[in-house]
Amino acid sequence: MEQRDSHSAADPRYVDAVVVGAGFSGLFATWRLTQLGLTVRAFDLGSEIGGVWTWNRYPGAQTDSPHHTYRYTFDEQLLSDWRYTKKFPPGNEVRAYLNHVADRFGLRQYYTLNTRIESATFDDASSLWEIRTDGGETVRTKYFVTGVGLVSEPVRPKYSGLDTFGGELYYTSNWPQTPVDLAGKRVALIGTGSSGTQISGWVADNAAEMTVYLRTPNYVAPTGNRDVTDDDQLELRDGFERVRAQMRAHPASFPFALTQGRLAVDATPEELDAVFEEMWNRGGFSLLYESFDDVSTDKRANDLLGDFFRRKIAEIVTDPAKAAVLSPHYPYGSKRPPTGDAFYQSFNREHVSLVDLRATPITEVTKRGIVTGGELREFDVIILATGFDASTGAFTRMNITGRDGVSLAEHWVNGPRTFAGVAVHGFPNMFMVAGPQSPFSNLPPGAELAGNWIGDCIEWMRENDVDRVEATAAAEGDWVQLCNDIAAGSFALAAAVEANSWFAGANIEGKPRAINIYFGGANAYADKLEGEASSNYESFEITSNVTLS
Ligand code: NA7
Repeated sequence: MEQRDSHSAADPRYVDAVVVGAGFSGLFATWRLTQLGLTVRAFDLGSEIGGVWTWNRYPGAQTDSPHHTYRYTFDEQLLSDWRYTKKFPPGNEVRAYLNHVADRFGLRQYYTLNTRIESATFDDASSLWEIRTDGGETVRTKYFVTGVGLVSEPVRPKYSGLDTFGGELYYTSNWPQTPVDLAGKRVALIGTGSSGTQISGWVADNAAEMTVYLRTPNYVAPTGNRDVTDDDQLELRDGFERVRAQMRAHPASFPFALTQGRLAVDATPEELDAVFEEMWNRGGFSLLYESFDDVSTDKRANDLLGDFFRRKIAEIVTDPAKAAVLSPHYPYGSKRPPTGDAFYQSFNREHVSLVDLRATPITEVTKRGIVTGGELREFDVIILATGFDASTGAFTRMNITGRDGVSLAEHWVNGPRTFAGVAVHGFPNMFMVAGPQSPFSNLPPGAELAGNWIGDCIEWMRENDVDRVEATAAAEGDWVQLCNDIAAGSFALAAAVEANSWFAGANIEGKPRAINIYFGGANAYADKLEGEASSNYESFEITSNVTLS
């Protein structure tokens, strides 16, 4: 039932939809829209299908989401066929999975890889988007769909002299495809978020010396990783409805029970220790979601968890001065917490040292190394694990211009403004999968949820001869307000700026400090999107019969 919108059938540059991104979001959107019979072109800057997993291929990269939830659920056979080896799968297996999906569902044919979107401009007269690529192509399309990832646009630190460094320089966010050899080398590792803590074990194991430069300490819980068993795999075939229901009900789309029926503030010191210890050993996000019901909602409970964590760090790291530098004092959850098994332990090794950038910031990088506090440390290798211009960065670099010539960067000059993370006022027929002000949750279920919602909306438009949908200013304003109100009501998010969290744009110098996530929960978000569809898109201005040029 391949069918082009009739008004544009004569234009060879026309396709019904353009999708940007070859990660979980873009790949699913491409599948969904081609299932509707739309003609689709999809683009990605990467050389492979895989989204961020194509770029972040550093040793130690792995998910923090368990194997049975870090996959698509739209096809029963795919769901139970694919087997990861680990509970928290390594990055190369996630990349292989996404490539498998592309092949299995014939999606590769729609993709043009190694291609950057230079601009996307809405033409009011024809109601079409004009997409230009760095390959010199221009594509005209009715539906412009982005799946560009939440944390995908790397941060390049602005150290004076960085370009003059004479040794090897690597970004975790753009790791080489050829092996990197650290044997006998002195290595600086800058950044201690998920990427820095994950790669640290490999660096410590392989380099002659590792110096970690730390700006803000993190709460790094153990992963609790283990092999996937036959029983785990069977659950994907025989027990998945329970998992699916739990993920749908959970605020972060994880299959955790919604309540543990216990509060930290009511627990005795012995009960606190026993529960926190059990969750520490269970690993992953269990401390946050499976310990006590009040750790995210009551500051006193969160402080108890913080105290436990700091005691753990002090137990593991034998040098009290290093343990103090590594200990966070902002609330757990103000900042995206990493997981990792080797990070704290590495600081007990003779050849590993730690520099506290809050006490002695980096003043310069020279040909030979890094200067802090007037002292030069010499290195053969610098690894930058310095993170991302999260949420908005991948959008603003695309030069998106909406109705009336307003750019998205202008529209977002004080922080992102969206309706439910899927649409923007002034940008008709532009749809975002996991856009700014979406929930921060396990991503694959979120990508399917938003991708399906977008597919349903486009299907409805086609059935009802609708040319344009555009989120109203009022609906967008309400959503922004809701995101802000939820964040303001949370003690943890109120500290997001102090913790340099990308949740608030606070990891980037000069970026507006604005909450760029909807923290009302993925479950409430799913309700919102479902309600919007069943109201026939009451938050949108609906236009039919645009006069076409
Ligand atoms: P993150 O979590 O943003 O971590 C980046 C790290 O780099 C973090 O420790 C930053 O310190 C540090 N950083 C950033 N800029 C600098 C400069 N200029 N100097 C020193 N240190 C710096 O990114 P990741 O790649 O680890 O993880 C990204 C996401 O992937 C993660 O949130 C998960 O969703 C998966 P800061 O904390 O800003 O003070």
